[in-house]
Parts: sequence; C-alpha cells; structure tokens
Amino acid sequence: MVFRSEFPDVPDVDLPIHEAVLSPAAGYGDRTALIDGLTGERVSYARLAASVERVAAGLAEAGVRKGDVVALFSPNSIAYPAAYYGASRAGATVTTVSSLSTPGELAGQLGDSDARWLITVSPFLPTARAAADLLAAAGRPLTGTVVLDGAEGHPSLADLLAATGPAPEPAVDPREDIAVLPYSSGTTGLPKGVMLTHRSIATNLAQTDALYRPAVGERVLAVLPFFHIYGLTALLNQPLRCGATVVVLPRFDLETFCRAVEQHRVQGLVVAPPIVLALARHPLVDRFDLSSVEYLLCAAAPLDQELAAACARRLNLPHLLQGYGMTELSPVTHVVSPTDPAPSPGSVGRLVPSTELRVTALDGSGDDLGPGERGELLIRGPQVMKGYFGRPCDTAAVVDAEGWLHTGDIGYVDERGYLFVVDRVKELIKYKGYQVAPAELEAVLLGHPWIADAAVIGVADADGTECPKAFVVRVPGTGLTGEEVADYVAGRVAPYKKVRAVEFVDAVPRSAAGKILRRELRAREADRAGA
Ligand code: 4UV
Repeated sequence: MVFRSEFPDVPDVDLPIHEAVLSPAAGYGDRTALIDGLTGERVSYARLAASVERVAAGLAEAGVRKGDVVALFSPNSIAYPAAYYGASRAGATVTTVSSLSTPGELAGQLGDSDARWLITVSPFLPTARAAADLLAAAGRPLTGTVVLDGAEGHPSLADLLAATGPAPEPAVDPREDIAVLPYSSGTTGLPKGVMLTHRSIATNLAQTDALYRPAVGERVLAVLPFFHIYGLTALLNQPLRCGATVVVLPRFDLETFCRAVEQHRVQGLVVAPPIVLALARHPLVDRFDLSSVEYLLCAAAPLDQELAAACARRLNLPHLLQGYGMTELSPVTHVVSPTDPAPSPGSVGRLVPSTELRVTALDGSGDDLGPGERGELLIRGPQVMKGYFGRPCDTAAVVDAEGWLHTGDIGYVDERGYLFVVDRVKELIKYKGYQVAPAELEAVLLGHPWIADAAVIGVADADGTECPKAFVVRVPGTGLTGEEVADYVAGRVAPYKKVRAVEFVDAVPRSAAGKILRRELRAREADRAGA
C-alpha cells in the first residue's frame, strides 16, 4: 500500500529560496532574527534583509553570475545567513562545506561541484589556501575568495556590504535552478553533490509547516552546523521564514549551550542524539535554569528511547520530538509536532503533506507492505532531489522511473500512521548525526602502502553511538598496528570520519563481482555482541 499524509496537500512553492525565507522578513522589521550566542550581538530582520541585498550586489560586482557555484566554508555565525541568502540572491548555487574539512576534502568538493568562488573565515584560510593550491595545480583555479571577517588580499563581508550598485536581477527558475548543492554519499559510494532546486526546498518548508512551524519571536538555539541540511533547514530556513529568533553558536560545548539557553530563554532545541546524551547524563546541566525550553526535536541519527525518556524527565518535558529526513529529500518527510499531545513513543513522526511513502519487502520481491511490517522506505513528493550533480547513473540508482526515492532505511508505520526507523540497508554510517561514507575511508586506507585490502562498517560503541570500524588486510610481512592505521586515516579526514576501531583480518569478504559483503561483516559483529 501507499501511505499518504493525513494533512491536506500544499501547492508547490515556486520562489527562489532567499525570497521564500526572507520576503516575510519585511513584515518582521525590527524583530530580532539572529543573536550571537557568545557575544549577544543581534541582527534584526530588517538588517538581515538589507544585508542580503548588499551582499548580492557586492558579489555581482566581484563577478559572481547566475548559475555560478559558490562554496560556503564557515562555522555557524550570524554572518552565515547574509552570505548564504546573498549568494542565492545573486543567482548562485551554494555548495555548503563541512567546517571540519581537510584541504583534500575541501578541494575535492570544490572540484566536483565546479565551484568558482569560496566564502570562508580567516581561521579557515590556511585550509582554504591549501585547497585552492590543489585546485590550481589541477588546472582549476578559483576565481575569488571572500573572507567574511577580513584577511589581506580578500574582500570581506564589510566590503560586500559597502557595495553601492543595485542588487542584480538574475532570472532564477525555481523549478530547475539549483539553490543548494550539499554533499551526501546517499545509499552507496563517495559523497555526491545533491541538486536541490529552489522549488524543492521552498516547498519542503511549506510542507513542514503542518507539523513544525516556530512561532513569531520564538527563540531557537542553532548549534547544529548550517552546512548540513538539517541545520540549514531546521535552524535557518524554517525559523527565519517564520519570524523566530535564532540564537547561533559556532560549535557544541555543553556549558556554553546551557548558558545560552538560560541567558536567552531559549524555547526550542533542535539537536542530534549526542546532545540528548549530554543533556540526559551530564551533572553540569543541573547548574543551569533550562525551564524556558518548551520542546526538543532530535533527528539525523537513531535516538535510544531510554535516553530520550531520561532527557525529557530532566528537561521537564512530556516527551522528546523526533524528525526524519535525508539530504536527498530537501530534507524533511516526517516530524513529531510540538503540538502533538500523544505521539507514538519512539516514532520519528507523521508524513508531511504532499508526500507518499511505501514500505517495500526486503526479500527481493520489492512487494508493498502494510502497517506494522518492516521494509525499505520509499518516498515520493516534491521534495525529492533533482539528482546527483554530474552523476546520472547514481541518480537512477536511488530515484526510480516513477519518482520514488529509495532511502536505504528500514522502518515500519504503526496503525496510527507514525513512522519508526529501525535499521539501514545502505552503507552510510551516521557518527553523531554526521555522514561518514565507508567508501571514502576504504579509499584512504587503500592508499597506505602496507594495506592490501580494507572494508569499513558502522559499529555501536558502549553509548550506542555508531562508529566507523575498519577491517584491514595487512601486506604480508609488515607489522602495521591498529593505532598506525587509525592515525593514518585521522591525518587525512575530518575528525568525525576517524576510524575508531581496527581489526586485522585475513581477507575482506567480497562477492564474485568484487563488492564488499558488508552484511557478512555486520553479522559477525552482531554475533560477537550477542555472544
Ligand atoms: O542525508 P542525511 O545526513 O540527512 C539528515 C537529515 C535529517 C533531518 C531530519 C528532520 C528534519 O526536520 C531535518 O530538517 C533534517 O540526517 O542523513 C539521512 C539519513 O540519516 C538517518 C537515516 O539513515 C537517513 O537516511 N536518519 C535521519 N533521521 C533519522 C535517521 C532519525 N530520526 N532516526 C534514525 N535515523
């Protein structure tokens, strides 16, 4: 059967994303849009809207044209939205880059996305320069780099804001033009650029309204990174579109987080499971007054139910809320609404409007299943991505001819229409909500001269956090240690991608066609855990 949303359909929103988010801003005027959670500096809606116009004008003067790809490589800050919506307003596609990227990772994304422009911050300049050098050596030099807080030889945000010309008027086609190009490994392989049109993102915000829509003036805390689709959507696009106030923190530190909640009387927390863990268990939490918190929404990775209950008790909330989404789905398909009096415990919520879900059998038949039956989740709706940038075969492997996106997640729908996500058939590892692609780590491992073969899967640690584990075949006669393997990888990837366990094996199980049989490795791990 096809599960359909119980909410009335919403029409497609054919607006550029900066307009969908910021045109209501005109009406919010002097209300506070953003607060720097560290310094207390505030940005009003009027100032944000004006900054976006000036940044667009400044970028156009610098040479940014419609369709150019601008890479945004910055931690969360109150300047981030001006850069992001300003680039969009100038007609560019924004590829958001993990602020933990190494030079090689950044160069990889800049090259793959065909980015011509980079917007960054001065502490990231050494990484940005090293990446730019790698690109230049490959004959693909960047056209320009903006350093938001200023650095010699580069335009700054202040320079862009000082632009005197008119903002450009690019002819954006919301149905076709790519607003954002975040990177995701999807169900298999290496990270790929996910083409999200203005329409798919703007429509997904309208779809989400039915279940999650912060009130005007509601204070939400933004510590999840804006570069990831979850932070970008749930902590920038949606709250700003609704006239909420976003309290911005550059990174997670429990004490700073709790202090920001207390000081700014934060009402909405939008987080990933590691923050729930800290809030549930850490003694430091008792030192702060967190009584302003009205709801906590957790998504991006599985949430343990006992942990969720412990956190809810500590925050004096009836229950925690969950959402489910995927970069390739713009990203939201399910949310537990803050106004839902009795959601099914442990569920990730109900379908947003204009979205269909199928649960298909895992026995190879692909048959549709009914309520209570576990299978792969397939989604169809206006939020399905346009495709992977420059990779039509990878696109066809996840979006079928009828428009169903095969999520690679396993779940079931209960009798009341609430979805439960219980497992994954795809390779992807979620370390604390961050994507880790096994194929990427395997390629790094195979670059070591003493490694003959390698495979990576996700394995739960004592806290239930999924961690990358490498199975390594040594080149005969070499004395490679697990620590050396872990250090080798750590030196080449962002910290969240580190290999956290290493096991030496005689051979990596592979199919006749040479594909790694991850299922066998997972079964071995499960046997051991059960033993
Ligand atoms: O592509 P991605 O990194 O995307 C995300 C996006 C998450 C959301 C969720 C609700 C929102 O409102 C929102 O704005 C963004 O994580 O990873 C997608 C995969 O992460 C796992 C699942 O395997 C997806 O295919 N995942 C996401 N949410 C959950 C989850 C969840 N609640 N429980 C278990 N796994």
